[in-house]
Amino acid sequence: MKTQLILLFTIILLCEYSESKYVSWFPNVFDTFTNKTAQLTNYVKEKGRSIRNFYVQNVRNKITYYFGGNKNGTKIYEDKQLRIKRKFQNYLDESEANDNKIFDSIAPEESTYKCDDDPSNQMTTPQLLVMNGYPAEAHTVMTQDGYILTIHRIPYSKNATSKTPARKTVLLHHGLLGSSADWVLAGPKKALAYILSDSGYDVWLANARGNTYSRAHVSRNIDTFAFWNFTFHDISQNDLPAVIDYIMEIKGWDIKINYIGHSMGTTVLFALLSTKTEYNKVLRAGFALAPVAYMTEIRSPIRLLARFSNNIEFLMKLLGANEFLPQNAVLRWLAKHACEINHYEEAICENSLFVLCGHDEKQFNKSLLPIILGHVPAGASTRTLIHYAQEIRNVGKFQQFDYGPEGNFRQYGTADPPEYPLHKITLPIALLSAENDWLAGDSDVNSLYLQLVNPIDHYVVPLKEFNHIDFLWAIDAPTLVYAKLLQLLEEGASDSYFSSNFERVISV
Ligand SMILES: *[C@@H]1O[C@H](CO)[C@@H](O)[C@H](O)[C@H]1NC(C)=O
Ligand SMILES: *[C@@H]1O[C@H](CO)[C@@H](O)[C@H](O)[C@H]1NC(C)=O
Ligand SMILES: *[C@@H]1O[C@H](CO)[C@@H](O)[C@H](O)[C@H]1NC(C)=O
Ligand SMILES: *[C@@H]1O[C@H](CO)[C@@H](O)[C@H](O)[C@H]1NC(C)=O
Ligand SMILES: CC(=O)N[C@H]1CO[C@H](CO)[C@@H](O)[C@@H]1O
Repeated sequence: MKTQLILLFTIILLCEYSESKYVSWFPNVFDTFTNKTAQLTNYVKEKGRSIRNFYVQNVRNKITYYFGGNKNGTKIYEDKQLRIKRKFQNYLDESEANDNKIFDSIAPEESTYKCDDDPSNQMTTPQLLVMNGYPAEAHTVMTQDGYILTIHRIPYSKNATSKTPARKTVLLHHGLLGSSADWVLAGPKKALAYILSDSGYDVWLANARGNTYSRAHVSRNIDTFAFWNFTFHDISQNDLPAVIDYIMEIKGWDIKINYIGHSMGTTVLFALLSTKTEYNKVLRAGFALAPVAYMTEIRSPIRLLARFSNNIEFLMKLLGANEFLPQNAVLRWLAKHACEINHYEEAICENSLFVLCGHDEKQFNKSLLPIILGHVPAGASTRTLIHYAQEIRNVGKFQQFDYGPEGNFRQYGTADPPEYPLHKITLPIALLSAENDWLAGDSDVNSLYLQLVNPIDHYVVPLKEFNHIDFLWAIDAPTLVYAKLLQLLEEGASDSYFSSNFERVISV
């Protein structure tokens, strides 16, 4: 508890300090370039350095402040953190001297960019937003275990008269192998982030540890197992609270955040709400697209890994110990078994996201393929994949990582890993699922829905072929999913809907 308080305080400190730092350059970019021109391309290439410097300053200041921890004479964390500070400073100096590593990872420069390509294929999320005329911000958030996350934001509508952030707040969390880019790749009027912004929301886009924008840590090198030693559990316990607290610190503690997750973005929400139950009161409502908790009815080839999932060492050898490598032999093998390889599907079948989640030809907009392949997969740890494989093997159990009996005793003090107590989730939650989902099967979503103390709705997309990633990029996603989602979001606008619903359930 004490540690938590200190951490919370630290997060507050971090947030306060950063507030004045982030706004300066994005509006500038926004004003200068609002269309996709050769000039923008050059700008991106030339300004890579100044963007990088922005991150250098931002992160360095933040970390110095964090470890200095000197607020009104109160020194926090000092002794313990001094060592890490020194270590990190060395790392920082080294990175700067070599002109690479940590900050390139946060804001990758466009070094692999080819001039005849459409530049948007390689653009970062804020660059895409700016290119489409939307205001964009990037914020750096540090988790209590030292991961440095970069989250993105569209603070107000493109056509808003006032340039102050909207009060209505929504946090979007991507799925496995995804990033904030998932929510914008389909472009204005199509992609959910733009639609929400157009509807007057302050839109925040999370990036979990390990993905394109969150590949840095105060002391762990990205090339080490120590960095990649995490599963979705760690994202739920550390990344989500850090991001939510950060947003509230920026917007005020009375703000109520709507949470929209896709796939793993829903898993981490359920894991968070069932363990750190105070977040049930902090958020306003949860909207789960392609929800994944129980995994008994799995058509994804990930099920093929399930039977090995008690042999973690073997799987690590198979998949790569650290980052789940998108181009390995196993995946190619899975691809062969998952898709009927034909001409244009070749690219799809080599991409881990499509291999694991399936592909729906009718709803897939082929023109989006280059930009999707340019952004996906965005990085995930092998351990997260193994964790999911374990869920499949332990049919019907949504639980923490299984280290085997001995390891579990060391980690949890019990022979079996603890299950997530879903009945402790009191946040109003809506589930939006699809019949042809390889990862979130009907019966699993139904049993999840029955567990919810305060369900809002379970909406099944009225199209048989609709699948797991169609929630992001399907041609008809705006009409089939987002319209309903907006309606559910707005219905709660009075808040009385939620509170009365809540009371009803409590009184039962
Ligand atoms: C796009 O930007 C270029 C360079 O700033 C400018 O010359 C051109 O007029 C712009 N086009 C539109 C439609 O705004
Ligand atoms: C912004 O414009 C879109 C159409 O592009 C419209 O649907 C929306 O209502 C507008 N939002 C605001 C806040 O004016
Ligand atoms: C990996 O994480 C687990 C659980 O947090 C921990 O017990 C273990 O020591 C870590 N291993 C390494 C090498 O960091
Ligand atoms: C497919 O994507 C392209 C590129 O974003 C877009 O111009 C086009 O309108 C989309 N087609 C459909 C049917 O949504
Ligand atoms: C008592 C005191 O010195 N309070 C100061 C603590 O720091 C904040 C700024 O971080 C000042 O506004 C307070 O006056």
